[in-house]
Amino acid sequence: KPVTIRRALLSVSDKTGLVELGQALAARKVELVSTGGTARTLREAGIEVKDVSDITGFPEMMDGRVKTLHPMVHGGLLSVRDNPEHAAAMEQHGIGAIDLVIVNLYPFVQTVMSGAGRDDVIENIDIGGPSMVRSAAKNHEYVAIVTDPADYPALVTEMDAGVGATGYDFRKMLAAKAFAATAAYDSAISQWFAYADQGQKFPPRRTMASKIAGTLRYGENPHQEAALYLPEGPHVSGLPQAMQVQGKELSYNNYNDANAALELCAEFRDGPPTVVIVKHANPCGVATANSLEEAWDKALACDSVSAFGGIVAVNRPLDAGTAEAITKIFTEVVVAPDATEEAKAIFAKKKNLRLLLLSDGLPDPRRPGVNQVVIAGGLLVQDRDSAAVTEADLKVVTKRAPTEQELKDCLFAWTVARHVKSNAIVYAKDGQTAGIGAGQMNRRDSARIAAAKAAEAAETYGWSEAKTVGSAVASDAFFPFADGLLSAAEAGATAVIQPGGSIRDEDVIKAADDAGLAMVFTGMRHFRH
Ligand code: 93A
Repeated sequence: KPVTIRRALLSVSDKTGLVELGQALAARKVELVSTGGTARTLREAGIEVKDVSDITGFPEMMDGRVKTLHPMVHGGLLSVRDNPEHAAAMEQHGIGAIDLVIVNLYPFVQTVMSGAGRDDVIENIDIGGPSMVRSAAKNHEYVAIVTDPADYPALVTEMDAGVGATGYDFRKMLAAKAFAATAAYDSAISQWFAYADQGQKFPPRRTMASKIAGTLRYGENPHQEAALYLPEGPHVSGLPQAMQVQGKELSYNNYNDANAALELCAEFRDGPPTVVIVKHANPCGVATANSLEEAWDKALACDSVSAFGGIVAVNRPLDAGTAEAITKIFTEVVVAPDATEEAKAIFAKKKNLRLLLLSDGLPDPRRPGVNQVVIAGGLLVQDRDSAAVTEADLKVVTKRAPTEQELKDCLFAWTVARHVKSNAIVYAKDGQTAGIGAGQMNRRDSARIAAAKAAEAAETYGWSEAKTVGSAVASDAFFPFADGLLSAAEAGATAVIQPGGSIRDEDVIKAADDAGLAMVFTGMRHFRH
């Protein structure tokens, strides 16, 4: 049976799309009733709305804990319209029917994920909201219940198709969604009691719940299915939030690689113009300079062979010159905070290149969070590696202290190294990576590969010597033996930054002194396996 919507109750924490919906309902002659904050938002937009307290005859009380828990509300939601006894009760108590309910709940999961304290979490357990959702969903024979702002347009379309009425199938679909929403909500609360409230640091996987953002064409390989999920919790600017200006759909590997580029570039979000080029989730060139275009040239020079088909992230709006330079080689993805119209026009000539603009800027590299890795038979969860050392934390361990320039190069190399797969060795000079050795099973090989790449670059560009000469070298974890360090010295590095903490530190420090190197210990390592 179609039910004409005459009166709607709106009570939402997430006010997305509320004003537009309120306007649409008012235009369709629906009487609106709302709780405090929702009514305020509607009124501020010039929409006429009644207060729930006027209907119940009670003010919202006890910090809002009791707002809608009243027979005037639940009678209007639960009454069976063509049951004479129900009709008589409504008549006797002056209860008006409610035909439409728009509710979304207190943000419980988001509150937990934000790290809020116990009291705050408890206060965000919604009682009145789920009660209304469940009353309306039970009585879907007569009442439409919308719990997801994404369904607002469909509601208006349904009403227009039914000349102001909703159809039974539509209401049944909404009721099923509503019970799924309250079930998930209560499940998150029970999990919080079972784990997080017991002093366990990590919330159960359920409360880290994510919602699916969409399926991807395939996974890392064409025979693997894949999807993208958005975690609940505080908003973080990332690739899923970016605006894709042009190019093919992002693939699984694009997301993974572009994320690596974005996370590394984010380290420089308050720094000078920076360009990061990533290949297979490892940087193959990183540079800072006075302009983006110059930084691009310097980043490309590190390993121009690997940069082919690479992923680029920058920390400044893209200008025409940089766009021109980037498009000279084949690039898969470019991520930037913004781009000028000229730059966009230049990228537009490369149809397949995916250009992503981050309207909220680069994410905070120091933000908290958790990472997850699925293993056979289990799931590994850990804090994000968001800690970082500053210059003040560094300990000079050699006879020679690094010069000011060496220290700058050390910190730059160190920042890059934490984003390179272990074992990571990064040579840097003048705000430019000179050579990057990634993912080797021993540190000496990484040092040698990085040096070999630097030598190759010197040959390609016709430089008289490799940029490793006079460079700083960073190692993501301690040198267990002197050999890796000696490889770096052979390549011309004059300064070293590494965590320290090996039982052979003495030997390594002695080797550094003998080679005239300046070495600092960070006391913190950044494995990236
Ligand atoms: O505190 S409650 O559990 N008690 C209630 O009676 C109640 N009625 C609505 N929470 C209640 N709500 C919730 O308030 C709704 O689920 C919604 O999330 C929120 C809207 O409040 P406001 O309109 O003041 O922003």
